[in-house]
Amino acid sequence: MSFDTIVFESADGIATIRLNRPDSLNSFTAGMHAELRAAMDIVESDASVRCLVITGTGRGFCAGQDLNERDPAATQKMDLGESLDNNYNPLIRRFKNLPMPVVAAVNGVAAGAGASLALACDLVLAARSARFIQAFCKIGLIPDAGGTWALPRLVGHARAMGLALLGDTVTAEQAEKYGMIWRCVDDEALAGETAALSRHLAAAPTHGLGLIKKAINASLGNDLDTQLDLERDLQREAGFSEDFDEGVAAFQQKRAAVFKGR
Ligand code: T3D
Repeated sequence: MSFDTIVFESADGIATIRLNRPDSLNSFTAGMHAELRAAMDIVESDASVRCLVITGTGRGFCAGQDLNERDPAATQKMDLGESLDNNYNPLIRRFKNLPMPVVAAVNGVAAGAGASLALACDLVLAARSARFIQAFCKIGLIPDAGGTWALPRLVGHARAMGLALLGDTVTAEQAEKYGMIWRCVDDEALAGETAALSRHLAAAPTHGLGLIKKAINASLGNDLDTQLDLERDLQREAGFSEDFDEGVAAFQQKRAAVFKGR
């Protein structure tokens, strides 16, 4: 399937979405949201996909909402709540609920909802020259696309508040130190590191990884008792998977496991 604002590829169990509006740092338009919905439909319906990668073309990852789609002089003000309901919130929910790992390869600046999109991914690799900016406060908005949920959980209340209120630039190195992202890598290593990571994930026990994702995400809102019950339920499910049998058999036979992802 061919798209105008994104590039979508799927091979060897890895689906890749590349935001592709480099002239405006891959900012989101209504058209891009529609294409992202279509790409996610493909990812969710293709059982061979075991890892999703999202990245950007050019020197940006994503600069958030395309502000040229907003008209400050309009007499009829736009309802931004509707924009979130229709576009951003479903996208973030789909990333979070996807039963496989989602990797963000942050190739350049991630601002506004672009930063939120990266932080909604399960593993974030960022090029050393990339930066993260909570740009919302500079235009009178609040961090959206899950930003106010992710930020304090990743970096703590004090840093989340500072970054959201001030919109300071966080370098990729700082982001790694803050625990905001998984790893910062040299610019020229980003593609190779992303390929190696996504290959590793696509060959792993996907069903189990999906359950891990569910458990870790749920833990953020659960007390210990609830989480212990959830672990029991998810472990029961994991224990019935083919990959669990294969993992144990491979261990006992002292060979590498070949997981099918189910
Ligand atoms: O509206 C709703 O639906 C609600 C949801 C909102 C979600 C949001 O994301 S709100 C936040 C929107 N994003 C921003 O406020 C960020 C705006 N961009 C910037 O602050 C800067 O561009 C960056 C800090 C990201 C990068 O700065 P820099 O100096 O590296 O690049 P630049 O020169 O500013 O940008 C390069 C080009 O991209 C430039 O175009 P030009 O002059 O070369 O033709 C610039 O206008 C364009 N661009 C960058 N960001 C956006 C954009 N065009 C449209 N929308 C953008 N968000």
